[in-house]
Amino acid sequence: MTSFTNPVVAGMHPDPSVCRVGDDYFLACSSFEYFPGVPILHSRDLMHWEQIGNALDRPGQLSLPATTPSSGGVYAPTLRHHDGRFWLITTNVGPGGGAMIYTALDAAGPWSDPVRVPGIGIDPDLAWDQDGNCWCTSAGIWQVRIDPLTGHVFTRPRKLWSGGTDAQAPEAPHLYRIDDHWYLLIAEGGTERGHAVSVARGPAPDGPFEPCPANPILTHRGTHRPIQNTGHADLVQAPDGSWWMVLLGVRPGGGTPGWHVLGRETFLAPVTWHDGWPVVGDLRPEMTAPWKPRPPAPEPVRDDFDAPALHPRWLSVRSRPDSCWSLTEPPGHLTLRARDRSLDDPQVTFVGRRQQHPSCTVSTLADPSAGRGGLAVRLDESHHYELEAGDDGVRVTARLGSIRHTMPAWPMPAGPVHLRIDVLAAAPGDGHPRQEPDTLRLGVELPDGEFRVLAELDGRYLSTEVAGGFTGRVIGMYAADGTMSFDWFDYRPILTR
Ligand code: 6LW
Repeated sequence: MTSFTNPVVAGMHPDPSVCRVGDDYFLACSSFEYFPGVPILHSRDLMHWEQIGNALDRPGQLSLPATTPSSGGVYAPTLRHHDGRFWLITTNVGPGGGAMIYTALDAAGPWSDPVRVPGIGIDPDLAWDQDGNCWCTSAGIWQVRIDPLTGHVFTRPRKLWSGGTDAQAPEAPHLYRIDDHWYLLIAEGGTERGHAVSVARGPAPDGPFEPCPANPILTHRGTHRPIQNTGHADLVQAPDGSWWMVLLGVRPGGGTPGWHVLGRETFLAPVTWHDGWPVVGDLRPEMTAPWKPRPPAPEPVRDDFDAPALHPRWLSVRSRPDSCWSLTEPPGHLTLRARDRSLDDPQVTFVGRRQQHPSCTVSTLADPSAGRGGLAVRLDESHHYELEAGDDGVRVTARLGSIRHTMPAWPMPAGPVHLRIDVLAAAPGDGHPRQEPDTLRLGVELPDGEFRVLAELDGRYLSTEVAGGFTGRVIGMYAADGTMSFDWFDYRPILTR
């Protein structure tokens, strides 16, 4: 047996959808207002994952105008492999959005331009029956039969099921043909502390469906467990015949109800079958699986921007026009050109990565000689902390809803400045949620290595419970005015807390 740690994909990786092709697993997650959209991850053991691309990495595939709300944009995808190609269906919730289908021969891309499917809600799923009919099932739970190549809808929407408990929000449907049954797996209770997974089964893809007598088959309802909000699941069978479930959950800190700052993350749980129904095994931080680990190469701490393209882990807010960034001016630097004035704006020039660890140190060498900008921890336009370098030095700004506080600039000599943010989580409770929110120390690292802390801020205010919405923290570089050049960016997990 191999030990592994949940979440298997840390940081903002919600609404996971998984498929297997031979010995390779592929995963897709929501991405909301971030561009590129829909991260695609690969694994050879379900326990260790590596991002290999983003499905929506061209403006023609994904339009996120400035009016796209925070946590709007690209909601839950479904990723499947059928007829020799990958299929992705998702919903862009915002101006000009709707349900779209994309295909690819290689999960790493390139993915096709979208095929629109009219009249479909969020959380669309694709499933094919033995006659080649394609069934599109979405939140509600509603279903139509479609042509996935053209988006043509053959049938009127039909209500399939309203869920297995008295919970609200039946959503996140996935349809599977397993042995002699069709199984309909859904989430219900909403994606917060009441989240749950339920299942029903029937003789055909369009039912009728009988609910599992043991529904919900998974829930961590309450605030006493280290993993909460569990729901929005997808099933996959391993080559050895065992069954597994990926699902979203959160790891709140700060007592009850707690604050989660990493967003909804992807977790893995075992599934067994009894009397033709799936039974979900224990979902804990420390787990075991019956395979040898096949981890990808570890992620380097430093990105020194000397590759010909940005790694797919880098995210921008709503768009990343070529005019706003460069890796060659000068070579080996990420140069950002400002569009809007600050992180309060919906199209700030920003390049960041998901915070994936409760504690970490993030730093960058920024050159403000031709502009103003720096290093930020972002939840959305109204919730962010940042170190901003300019011609008058370095200043800390905290934006929390209607409150915006900027501290006096700390004078710095001209030239590149080493900006650093330490994110320090409270010590975890033994098997219980952490009891205190985290602390963010923002400052500059001086040439002699001293970390001069300019501000120490409470992390609970950069949490999803405070900001609302569906995302988690993204930490990165931005330009608020003129041009900012970044020589490197370090993301160093602190694994002792
Ligand atoms: C997702 C749906 C949900 O589409 O939140 O609360 C949406 N449940 O399943 C965004 O994750």
